[in-house]
Amino acid sequence: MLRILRDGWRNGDGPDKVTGISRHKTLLPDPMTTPSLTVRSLRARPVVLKLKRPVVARIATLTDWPMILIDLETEEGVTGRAYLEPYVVRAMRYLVPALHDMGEMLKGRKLAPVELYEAARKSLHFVGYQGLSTIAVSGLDMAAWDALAKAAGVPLCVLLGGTVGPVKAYNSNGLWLRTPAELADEAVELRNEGGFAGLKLRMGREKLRDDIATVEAVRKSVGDDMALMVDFNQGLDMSEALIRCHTIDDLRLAWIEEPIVYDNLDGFAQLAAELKTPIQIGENFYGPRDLHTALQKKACDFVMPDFMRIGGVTGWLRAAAIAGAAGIPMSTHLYPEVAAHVMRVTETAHWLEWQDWADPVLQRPYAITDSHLHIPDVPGLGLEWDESVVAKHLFEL
Ligand code: SMN
Ligand code: MG
Repeated sequence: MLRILRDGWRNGDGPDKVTGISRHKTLLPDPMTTPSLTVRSLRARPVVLKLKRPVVARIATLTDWPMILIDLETEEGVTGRAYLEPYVVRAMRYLVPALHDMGEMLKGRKLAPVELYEAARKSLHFVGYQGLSTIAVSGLDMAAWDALAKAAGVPLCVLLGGTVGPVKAYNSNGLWLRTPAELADEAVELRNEGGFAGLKLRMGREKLRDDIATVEAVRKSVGDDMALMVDFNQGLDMSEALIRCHTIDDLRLAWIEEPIVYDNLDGFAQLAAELKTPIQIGENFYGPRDLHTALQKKACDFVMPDFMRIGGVTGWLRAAAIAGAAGIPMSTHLYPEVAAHVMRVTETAHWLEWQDWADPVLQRPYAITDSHLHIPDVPGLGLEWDESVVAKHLFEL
């Protein structure tokens, strides 16, 4: 461990308020000391933000964006921070108490993320591993890894064996189901938000020809070199998917995402076998085993797990090992800050999904330039809440 643990906190020298560590101390490795943080408490605060560009997808329209801000406190004064984005505001009524229960249960335990992950998961085994259980465990896990990296005095990607560096990203902030003319303009705005080389469009308008017109309008406005991903948000049934996906198969799309409902793996396997365009799925994998099952069934060409469903950092690392061994390109879903760190150590790292919806509550959002997200060279994930914004957007459970 690092000498700060022994010399800093134990002699009463408190941690820095912002980073949570004693930065002025020399960070020298000390093989004689075992890392030791102890879980003290977990605080989960629900907030609701307004989306700048509302989500208008085939299956839902969202104008509000719920977030649960997690502070995992340790006896040593280090605080691990992470957030969850559960889409549905009222889902926070169940998730926040689940997170608080987990904090109570784990109080006094050593902060070892993998062990906490296993303990938290097993505590809900009888309830079932999928759904809200995994989402709560994932939030805890991301905060635990942040705390550990902070205590080590290094960015998370460094703790995981990588280096700080840029991560290739596409912009997913918009291009919802609006008209071709509107989206042609919005695509230019989105490209200019960070010199993007990739943009994701949502598909599934009533008429297939309107989806095609949108792709054509966007391509005309941002040029041929832009990678264009399309996402049906599970909106088609198999009969529509067969017709629509074959019709758009020659549009030189980077991938076709979730044309059908997420758990129809046989349907995905048929589409993946028939189409030239890669099929992308994964934001609805609950834990690494779902990814394994999808690959065994040849249900997709690419995978893109979401951090609140795959099991946070621990779940991601396990899933990345499976995708890596199978040679399947792996992209991220939401949570761009955590995503940036793990992509630095992901064997088949493909595209990071960038969206800035959490930025309003962050003191220092990550920088994006030339289609790459930049990891700040600070301990952990570098997530600090802007408390004045949080106070204005707190949600009453
Ligand atoms: C998505 C993300 C966030 C809200 C709704 C839909 C989408 C994606 O599936 O892949 O970005
Ligand atoms: Mg999607």
